Amino acid sequence: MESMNSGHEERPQKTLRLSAEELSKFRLRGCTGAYSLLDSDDCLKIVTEYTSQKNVFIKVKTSKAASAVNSQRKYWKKSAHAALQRVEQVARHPVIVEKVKSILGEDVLLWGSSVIVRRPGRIHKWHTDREHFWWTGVTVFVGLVGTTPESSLKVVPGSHRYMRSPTKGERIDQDAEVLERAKLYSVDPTVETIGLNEGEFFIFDGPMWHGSNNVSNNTRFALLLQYTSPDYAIRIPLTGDDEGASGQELQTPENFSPPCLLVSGTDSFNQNRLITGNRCD
Ligand SMILES: O=C(O)CCC(=O)C(=O)O
Ligand SMILES: [Fe+2]
Repeated sequence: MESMNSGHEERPQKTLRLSAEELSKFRLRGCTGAYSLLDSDDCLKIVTEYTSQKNVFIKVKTSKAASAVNSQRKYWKKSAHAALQRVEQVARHPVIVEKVKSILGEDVLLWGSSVIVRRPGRIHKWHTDREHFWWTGVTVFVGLVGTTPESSLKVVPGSHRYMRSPTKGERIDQDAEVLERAKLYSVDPTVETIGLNEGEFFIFDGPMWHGSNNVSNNTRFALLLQYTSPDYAIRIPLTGDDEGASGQELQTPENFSPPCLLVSGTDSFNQNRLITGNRCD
């Protein structure tokens, strides 16, 4: 295991990059991994930090709510890196960042992060994260407490290249249904459950179709880290989950810049709110 405390600065960074083979597999399939990162103590500490502060994260559904976020010292729901020190630490971890750089290039912005809680029996419908109607990027899924192949994420390999949502506004829970939809865009699509365990991560292309069904007996926690390039202007969607599937109806609050972390390189575009040192100014 790559412990968070393992003095990673001394490691030659080059070896942390994706190999040419991994990169071409990522381009073709839309995902790569699993890679080891955290030990179970690290995972537990992140979950504990999140649990003690989870009330500061709110779903921003109106412009008014967005303007209240900063004044009330709250955070929009994908701001775990701004509120939780351990999340910022993982988001900046070279084992992750160097791999993300292999895909996105030297300049890398973390625009969103969230701790996801899935109770036994909980289905997370098939979807594409709707921010990817606005910009491309990659998502790093880090398995925390309770992550096993029975509770992990499912993907449709290759679906990042469809550049379409799996739904047309309706809810799709079943694998058979999502496969029917995928057949519109590719021959013989498959659903794959990523065989992830606690402390491991995998990387997927942002527009990839994904969902989950926790068929284990335990609550599963995971950390989602979402990265892009600083040349995109980050905004947050006000719309509900299935709205904006065509990319046209998405609404965003005015005068609200989500807190982002520059985890590598430089930002010469100056169009996003960068935070440093785990503070939301
Ligand atoms: O962890 C999961 O079950 C899915 C989370 C997810 O895809 C999301 O929050 O967008
Ligand atoms: Fe998602």
